[in-house]
Amino acid sequence: MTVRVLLATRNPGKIVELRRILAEAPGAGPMEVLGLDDVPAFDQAPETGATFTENALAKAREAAVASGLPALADDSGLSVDALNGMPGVLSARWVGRHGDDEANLELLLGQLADVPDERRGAAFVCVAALVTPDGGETVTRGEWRGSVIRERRGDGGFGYDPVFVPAGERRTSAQLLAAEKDALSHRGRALRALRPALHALSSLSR
Ligand code: ITT
Repeated sequence: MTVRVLLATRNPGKIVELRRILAEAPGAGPMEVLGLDDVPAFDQAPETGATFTENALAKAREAAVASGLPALADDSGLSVDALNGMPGVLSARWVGRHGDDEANLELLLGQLADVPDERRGAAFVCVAALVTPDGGETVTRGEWRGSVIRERRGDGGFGYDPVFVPAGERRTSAQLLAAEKDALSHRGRALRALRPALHALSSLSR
């Protein structure tokens, strides 16, 4: 039987990546990945958690309860060393409103303008939560170290990708091929760690 999994996110950049990474899972069995537009609308509470884990679990629980389907949520962001880990859980609304990637990125570059190259370290973090309607919960985490450069480069990816150069790379994450980003990224790592739980779903439904 095909397992149905609901992606509990409205971020278009994430949806593309999550679908892509889930599609590459070897031997996972047939899986139908649904988006929030494929299920009846439900109220989504504001993200008030202090940690990626709290937020990812809250989003996945809410979606699983409302839809009756296994739900997968991703809470992610950029943790900048020189900002003591911020924007962190506030990455999507760093400028004071939600989802304006361009303005968030511009604000971050301004904040880091006087920070020297050797102190521009950062990490993308992704916590993925899979919650089943019977209350089963699995949480995984992925991190991707790198540094924040001073000007945008590349037009792939989304969010802060044009200013993030992964450790050991010269290109920004917006200049990597999609498969290269997935192989290294915080999201790729978190979702690959979730594979056993996704496999368990498909074997339960057989
Ligand atoms: P949902 O809650 O609906 O999933 P959201 O955009 O509000 O969408 P988050 O609260 O997890 O999600 O915020 C994630 C933000 O972190 C996102 O808006 C980007 O600014 C940044 N971010 C996360 N992963 C990224 C990536 O791979 N590349 C660039 N920026 C990323």
